[in-house]
Amino acid sequence: MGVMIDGQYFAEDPAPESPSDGEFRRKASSIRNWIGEDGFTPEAGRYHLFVAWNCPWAHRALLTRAVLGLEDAISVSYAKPRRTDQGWVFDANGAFSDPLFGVAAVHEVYAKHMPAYTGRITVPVLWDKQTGVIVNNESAEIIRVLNTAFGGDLYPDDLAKQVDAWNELIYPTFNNGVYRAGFARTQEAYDKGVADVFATMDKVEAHLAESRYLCGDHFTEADVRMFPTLARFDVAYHYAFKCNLRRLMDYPNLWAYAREIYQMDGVAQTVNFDIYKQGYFSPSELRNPLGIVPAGPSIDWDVPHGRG
Ligand SMILES: N[C@@H](CCC(=O)N[C@@H](CS)C(=O)NCC(=O)O)C(=O)O
Repeated sequence: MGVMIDGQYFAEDPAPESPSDGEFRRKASSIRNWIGEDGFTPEAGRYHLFVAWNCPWAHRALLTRAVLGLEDAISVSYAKPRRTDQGWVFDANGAFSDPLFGVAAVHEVYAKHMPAYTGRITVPVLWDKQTGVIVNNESAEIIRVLNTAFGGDLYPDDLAKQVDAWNELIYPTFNNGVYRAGFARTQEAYDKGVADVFATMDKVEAHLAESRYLCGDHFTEADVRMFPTLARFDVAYHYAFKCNLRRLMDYPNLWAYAREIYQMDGVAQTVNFDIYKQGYFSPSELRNPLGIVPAGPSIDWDVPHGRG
């Protein structure tokens, strides 16, 4: 995991906590401001996102931007799908360049925020062009911040408890569950991760037999948090992370629900399956030493979802 210590970037944390149980634990993000507070007012054109297409946490932010129709209000820099010893990096030109600063790596954005920054270097990053600082680097908060600041309806008061309950289940067992399976360093840790992933898929499959979205007929933040993991499931997690008890396509309700979201206005533009494969099949000593990217699977996300 990339970190910066007093402004110096390290691709691997020089003093990692090493859990003895082989389980993967994601560390907390550290910059947690809100638009609407501390002088960060909601304004079109003021904020910018640094993301990577393949990162599911960044995908939450892209998805929220799309469903709220904020594509013109919030600009984006897309890092290259494969990390280097500089972490997430950009090309000088083209689709993977940074139109805001022309930086070569995401860690340079953190250094612009604070030259002596100490902490993890992750995407997504929500940047304020006006004051020249990072507003927030925690995706769960970025999506809530965008929804609140820009008049979204993804977290309505009357559904807040239900959304919270889904989020509490989905994050550890599904969004991060696939990583707990894929990054496990012991059989036992993998077994736990993979069991959680499929228990949650089974549960959501049954729920969607009676409910259009996770919280009834209202598309909420819980659905935003479900989708990035579904979009990566068959092309990446099934094979690269050994989540292979079943495919998303084997769950009729979940697969139709995923296609319904994919077919919503603007959502397909936030998805890039080829890039997911390049990212998840990057060279990795533990998982894919030669970095060979598989050809399949071929899946048609445009098949009508048939959900009313
Ligand atoms: N809690 C963070 C996690 C973000 C995160 O872990 N992003 C990954 C990419 S999928 C990252 O940037 N990792 C870089 C690293 O750990 O070096 C969030 O949801 O915003």
